[in-house]
Amino acid sequence: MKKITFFFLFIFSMNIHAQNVCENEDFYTIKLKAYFEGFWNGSNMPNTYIDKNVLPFMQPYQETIYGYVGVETIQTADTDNVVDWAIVCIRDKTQQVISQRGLLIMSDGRLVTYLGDECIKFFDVEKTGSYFISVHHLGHLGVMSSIKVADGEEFDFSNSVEKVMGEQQLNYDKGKYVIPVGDFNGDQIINNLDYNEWANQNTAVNQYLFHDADGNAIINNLDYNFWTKNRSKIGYERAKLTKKDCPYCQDYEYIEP
Ligand SMILES: [Ca+2]
Ligand SMILES: [Ca+2]
Repeated sequence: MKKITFFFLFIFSMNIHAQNVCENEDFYTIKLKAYFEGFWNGSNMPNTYIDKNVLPFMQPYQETIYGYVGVETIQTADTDNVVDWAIVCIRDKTQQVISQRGLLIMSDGRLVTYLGDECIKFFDVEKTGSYFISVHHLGHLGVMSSIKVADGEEFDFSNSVEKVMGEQQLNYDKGKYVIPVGDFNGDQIINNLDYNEWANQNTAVNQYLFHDADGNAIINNLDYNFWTKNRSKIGYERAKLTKKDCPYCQDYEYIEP
């Protein structure tokens, strides 16, 4: 009996340890992982934008449908495994956006800060709260966590279709649940408007464009094929994110305090 009790205590403590991966005395801090369908090749997400020297140093969503005004800028010389920029939102119990940050997508699926930190601090939410988390990349649909995430925890969007809100919000591809690509205008519906984005400029080379579905800095039929694959797919309604969805976030600049 003593052995059994010890066993369960051991498992219980392992679970706690596995969940609380980030510690910070002052701020709500979490760790995130997600794979994006267009970039995922079955083993990693290549950092082609860095290789081709086209990745914006500052997060690129200011003038997009998202209207995200953060000023996150790559400052470290080590950008080897950086794939692209994403936005992460902290949402309250009604799924209202209450905080946003620009993050870097890494080849291994980690979402890290512009300083390269995988423990992401949010300076403007209650540390003791638990929140829904949504991840957004222009070109892919947005996804929202199906559960609330507490301070210190890690949340991996890629290991189960149950991790996100809504029906069929992740595609399964080569061992990962990946965020579907093809929403080139960011309105959470993959339809002809996204095709038009592609059709208006479908022969670009060495450019950073939001309809570059596979992230190789070339616009061609391969990007169209991704759009065709996911055509008519509709994202989770509340994953829509525009500037008006975060009235408290508009003028917040995410400089480390
Ligand atoms: Ca769309
Ligand atoms: Ca491409």
